[in-house]
Amino acid sequence: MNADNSREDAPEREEFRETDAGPVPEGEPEFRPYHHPAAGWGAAKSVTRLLLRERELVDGPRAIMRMNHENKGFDCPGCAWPDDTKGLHLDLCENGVKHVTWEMTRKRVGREFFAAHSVTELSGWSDFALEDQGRLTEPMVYDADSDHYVPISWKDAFELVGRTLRELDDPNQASFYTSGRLGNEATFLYQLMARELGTNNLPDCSNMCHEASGRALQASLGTGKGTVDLKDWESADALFILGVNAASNAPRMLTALAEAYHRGAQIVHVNPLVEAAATRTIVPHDFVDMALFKTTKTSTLNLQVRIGGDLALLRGMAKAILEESATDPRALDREFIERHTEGFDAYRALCEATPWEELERQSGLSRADILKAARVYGEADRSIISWCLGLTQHEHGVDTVREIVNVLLLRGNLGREGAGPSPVRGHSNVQGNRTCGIDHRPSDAFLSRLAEVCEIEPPRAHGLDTVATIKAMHSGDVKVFVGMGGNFAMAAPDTPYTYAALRACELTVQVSTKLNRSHLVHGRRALILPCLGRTEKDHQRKGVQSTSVEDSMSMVHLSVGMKKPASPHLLSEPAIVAGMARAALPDSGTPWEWYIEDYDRIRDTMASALDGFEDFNRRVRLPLGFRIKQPARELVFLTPSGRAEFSAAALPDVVPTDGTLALGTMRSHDQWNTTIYSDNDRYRGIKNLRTLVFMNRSDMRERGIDAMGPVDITSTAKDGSERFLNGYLAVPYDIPRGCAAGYMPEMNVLCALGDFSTQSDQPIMKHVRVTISPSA
Ligand SMILES: Nc1nc2c(c(=O)[nH]1)N[C@H]1C(S)=C(S)[C@@H](COP(=O)(O)OP(=O)(O)OC[C@H]3O[C@@H](n4cnc5c(=O)[nH]c(N)nc54)[C@H](O)[C@@H]3O)O[C@H]1N2
Ligand SMILES: Nc1nc2c(c(=O)[nH]1)N[C@H]1C(S)=C(S)[C@@H](COP(=O)(O)OP(=O)(O)OC[C@H]3O[C@@H](n4cnc5c(=O)[nH]c(N)nc54)[C@H](O)[C@@H]3O)O[C@H]1N2
Ligand SMILES: [Mo]
Repeated sequence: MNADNSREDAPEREEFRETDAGPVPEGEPEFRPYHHPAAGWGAAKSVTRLLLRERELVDGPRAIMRMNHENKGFDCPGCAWPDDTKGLHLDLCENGVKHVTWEMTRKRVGREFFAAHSVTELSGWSDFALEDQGRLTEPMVYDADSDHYVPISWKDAFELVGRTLRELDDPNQASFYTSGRLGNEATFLYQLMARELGTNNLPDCSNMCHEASGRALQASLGTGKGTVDLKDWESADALFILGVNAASNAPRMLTALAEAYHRGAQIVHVNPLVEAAATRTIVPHDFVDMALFKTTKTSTLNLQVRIGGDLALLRGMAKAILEESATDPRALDREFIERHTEGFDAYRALCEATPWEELERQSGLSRADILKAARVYGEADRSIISWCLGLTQHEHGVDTVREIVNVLLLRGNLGREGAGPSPVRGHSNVQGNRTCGIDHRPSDAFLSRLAEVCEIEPPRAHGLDTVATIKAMHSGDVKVFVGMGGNFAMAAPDTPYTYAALRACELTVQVSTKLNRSHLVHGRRALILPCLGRTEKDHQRKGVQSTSVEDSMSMVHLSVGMKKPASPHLLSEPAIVAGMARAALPDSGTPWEWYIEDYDRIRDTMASALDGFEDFNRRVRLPLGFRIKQPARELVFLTPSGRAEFSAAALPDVVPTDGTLALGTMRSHDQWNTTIYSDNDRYRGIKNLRTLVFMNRSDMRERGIDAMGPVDITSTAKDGSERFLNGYLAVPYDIPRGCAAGYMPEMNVLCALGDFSTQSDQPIMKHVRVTISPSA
């Protein structure tokens, strides 16, 4: 570990903290199963409590009314679920409100705060306490002599970044991380800066999130994205929701599910846990329903698959459809298969050769249950299959998403209304980040066009992703880390290893809105660069600027902040990128300052450089923005064969052996990734507790573990190394045998850096091999 950043006489800084992301609990840990509908009054109460805490009762609600309006407000920074297209002006959710309020808090963390608290002292604070200090107000630099952050001017901060980058032996000694909040314009400039410097080291949060989806869809359909939009959701006969906790993480999906139920659509949830969205809801914006406590069912079938067992379930559905087709030719869309696909015969042979017993064992479901899902699918004219992290953060995430496409292709559920694959993205602009160039494996075509339009010579060699960046920082190969948003130290796997990697850097730069752990786990030199939030007015030379974002369904629209900035010293993200770029590239021909005066100019360049952005400035100002063209939607497949490709992957073995359990790490209801709002997880019945593990009762009994009793968790990595979390409380829960679940980011301690998927390079965060025993 790097000793340079700790003074000899300073108290030893804790290597990592493992039990205290959340606030000080307000009472005893509690588990009481939740029987109320999702959203509704529980949500309303929770919002009010939060507005009170952030002292935002006046401005908060006013701002919220401006959220997600047709190009007149700002885009909800909460999640990537699209805005309602029917001109519904109030489509919001509890967690979106929480998230906006979090950004708009009146609390501030200024220079006095940093003068009063050393970095070593702050390292002992919980993640909740750090963010709870409020918004950052001015640039700060780490002063090793005093172990405090001290103020620095923007000019000097940029010069420090620029000088350090210029002095590197090789531009690949720097890595530029993006968290999915960054707007498209800043994104474009950021990747341009990295490539002009000469590196494709552009890791992003997507490397931990939907990388598998992108790679699978690309291989199968020749596009990295889903093909459906909200209108399709509104006309599907069957919706399959796999591995999503929608009520917490994409709450606006509840509206779509309730509508689907009303029109008689089938809704199948596939999840080891019966999450709140798989029960019933009170539609959040329907005030009549709210007042009358009128609930709507949001599920017609729940299948509690084993962790990692989705591929087996999907293959079982395909097998059943193929068996059915022997007697009923309508079971398959043969014309579609013949005209548009490749590899059907091999896939059919594979399904036929896989015995039902194996599909049952691997999915954890009975044949009868698999057939139920197959029947829903076989009887629906139009099906959408939707998924999130429960499918992607696995060794075989790519194979599973490709299996989704296989199943869809069998019945021609592609390229027509109400049908297709629909990944639920995470961060509000994570999809736009990729579209606008954040990709460590850019295509040659993308680079050639960038070279031509921007007159630069981008490097052609692929760069480092998230896991590779951590390794390279650890070994000293990467010396500069820039974090464009996010909280890398907490979000990444293998917490102590990641800490050591960041601390080995020459310089770490964090562009942030709030104080977080990544500011305290830093390189020899470190900068905190505070930026405007999405809710805030961005004044530049040519007036107030807007930025664009792309949602889960490829709709691009403008987002305009309306609040006074949290401090007069904040800069916008595009301006921060331009400042760093100018300092690092003094001879650059790119007009960095000119771009910042008017973001229309950035958009004009993007229109020439990016596929699908033609006439960007005009189209983005249309009332609902525009949809990036989706070739697969038009049945144009940019694959080697020019057709949609069936895959034929071997069935993975996901059944835990030797008394181990498969542990999935996930979010609570009251958290946004590494941001923790409270220690409660309302829909799962949890109060005042985050250091827990959900277990099946029989698994607990077998191990002599009491309900809410303390347990020690040991994970075993692929390389045999072990990691520990001790003193967690075991919650007896309705979860299949052999499975366990608990919260990120605390459980990142258990995820070995080397345990990433060989298909997607994604850290395996949903299938951690653990043993659990009563605490010693
Ligand atoms: N309020 C709020 N909204 C968010 C976020 C947030 O933290 N808070 N995060 C955002 C981000 S970046 C993302 S990527 C998304 C994440 O959205 P989700 O994917 O919903 O996130 P997780 O909390 O990881 O939940 C994973 C779900 O998959 C299930 N699961 C686990 N293993 C398996 C499996 O093997 N098979 C199946 N079928 N299911 C499984 C879990 O029980 C859980 O319901 O949400 C986004 N929206
Ligand atoms: N074990 C485990 N680990 C996981 C996951 C898991 O399921 N299990 N999920 C993974 C996933 S899906 C993701 S996406 C990553 C998330 O990884 P990140 O995106 O890196 O983390 P976040 O918690 O979303 O980042 C929160 C920070 O972003 C900053 N921020 C907020 N708004 C803005 C803004 O407008 N501009 C800027 N510049 N900064 C802002 C704030 O300072 C805040 O502290 O975590 C991954 N880690
Ligand atoms: Mo994510």
